[in-house]
Amino acid sequence: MCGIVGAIAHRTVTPVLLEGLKRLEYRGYDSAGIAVLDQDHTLLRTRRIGKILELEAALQQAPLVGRIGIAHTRWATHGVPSERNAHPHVCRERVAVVHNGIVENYEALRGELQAKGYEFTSETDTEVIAHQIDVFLEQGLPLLKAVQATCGVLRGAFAIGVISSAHPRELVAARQGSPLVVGLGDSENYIASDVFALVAETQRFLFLEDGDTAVLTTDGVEIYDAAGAAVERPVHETRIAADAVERGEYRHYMQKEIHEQAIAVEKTLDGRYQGERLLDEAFGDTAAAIFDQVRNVQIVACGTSYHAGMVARYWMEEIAGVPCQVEVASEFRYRRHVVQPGTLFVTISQSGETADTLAALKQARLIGYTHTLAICNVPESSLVRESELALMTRAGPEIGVASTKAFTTQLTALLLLVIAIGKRNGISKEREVAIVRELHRLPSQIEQVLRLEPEIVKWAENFGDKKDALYLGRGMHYPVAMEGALKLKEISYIHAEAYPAGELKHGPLALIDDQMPVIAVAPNNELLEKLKSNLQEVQARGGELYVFADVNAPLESMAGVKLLRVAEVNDVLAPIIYTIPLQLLAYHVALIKGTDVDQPRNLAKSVTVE
Ligand code: HGA
Repeated sequence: MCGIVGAIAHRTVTPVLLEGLKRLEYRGYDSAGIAVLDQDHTLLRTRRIGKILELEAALQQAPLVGRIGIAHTRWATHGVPSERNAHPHVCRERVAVVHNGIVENYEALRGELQAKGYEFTSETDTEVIAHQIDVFLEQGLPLLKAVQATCGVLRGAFAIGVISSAHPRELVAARQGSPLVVGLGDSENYIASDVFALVAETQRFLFLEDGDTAVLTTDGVEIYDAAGAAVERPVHETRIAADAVERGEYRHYMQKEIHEQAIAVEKTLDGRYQGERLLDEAFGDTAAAIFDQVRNVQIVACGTSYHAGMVARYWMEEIAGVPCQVEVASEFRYRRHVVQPGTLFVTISQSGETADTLAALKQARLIGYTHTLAICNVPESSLVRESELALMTRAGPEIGVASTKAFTTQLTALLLLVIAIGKRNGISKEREVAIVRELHRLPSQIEQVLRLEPEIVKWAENFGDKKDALYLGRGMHYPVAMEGALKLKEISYIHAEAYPAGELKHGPLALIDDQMPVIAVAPNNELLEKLKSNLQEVQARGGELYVFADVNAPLESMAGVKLLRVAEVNDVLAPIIYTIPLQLLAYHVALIKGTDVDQPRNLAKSVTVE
């Protein structure tokens, strides 16, 4: 959330900043701004409420020209989305700051700074940073030292970029908890919230660690650790292509990403086997020895990744026979735990920068979880760097705020983990090979289920005037139903709930009437008969039923039910396949509702604040 870009060069940096902001817009889109120092070292700033297009239009009218600058796209935490709250925030035309994160002690700092005569023009927590840096500059500190001293008084998580008219040849950055990368160019250097922002300029990056500050000039980059000592951080070459984030022929990124799932799953499986046997090394060099000791699994994640974890719990206990708990990270991190010996602590996050998940990982290490593994889509992310083992999903950049291909590749990766642990716990070679064979068929089955789209478009038409929807599933299809409900609410703003179908009569049945569509996930498994009874209960009360079932599910007898047949699929892999029609349904309902599909209101991707 919130995207930061900064650049220093021998050319004007505004196009670099603007392109970077466009690539970061998925992180926040309520307002945006840019500040540069012109050739006389005067600080110039333009900010606009709304999307980056608004800022771009303003800059076309009145260009900002400067060889050093910072820019920001905002997802408000403190203060409404407005031009006055948009970043960069400035102090006395001398310091400009962009910030991702939350300054937890901003109220106390604001009081102190006001007492010193500083005037505030916004409601943000960020503005204290600009004024506090100015306090230290006034005391005669150079810019780097002023930023370091400021970081010393700030509490909370932040990543910042700073420029000052008093130090026009330096861009200073700092990272404490929120993501920040440094891009290395030829006689120009950059900062950004992630590498995507800069791949049009460079493929070479340094990753700042928590507590680091950096000084960028046109000649190079110096990095200092939390103690203020000069440090070297390794240079990484990214393989992300500059055009990997183009939308192509699709109307929305979300639609493109739904259709990319077969290939994303194929890439996630690629090279992870020898013949039909899973390679432990896919998880890291020390994985085999660690997996030998695993007696329990604790999964922690947020949102869609949490739903992936819930599916994995069924797999882990049913297939691997290993106890598995799943918890949302924001709950896990703030309660006491009884740590079972031999527990593998697994985190799941698309971005690898999810603030609560990262904090839960740190907490887990402190309280005695010895082995950690991340399932993640971004190899350079904090989560991967801070985990002992990692299995990368290879979904490619996911830009749509509502996660799709990240989820199905997470499930694929989690199933590999289940096999790896299960092998040590009695899964037979035959079972392993059978699951691996099914995994190989998965991409073509995904292609097949995507062909249901025209029929789902017709179903979606019935949802345009709906206010609520109920999703039902049983067993490992309950989390699939949860994910379907989450997709619908995220992008169509229809209130949607998911229930395990057996829970209907314990309350939600009271909601059923002819205005309440009920969407059921009904593969032909041992729970189908039970689910059928639950669906009868809905029908008997006038509820409108939309059922996704497989070709052999005996549901013909249920007159009046809207039924879509999914090709027969192996029980274990069914959660991956059944997720896809639910994604398509949410997408097409959102189109009918005319919402902003890729950037739904109030949300943003890569949730880097608590
Ligand atoms: N707290 C700052 C920055 C918000 C942020 O990082 N969101 O992800 C603000 O409200 O402007």
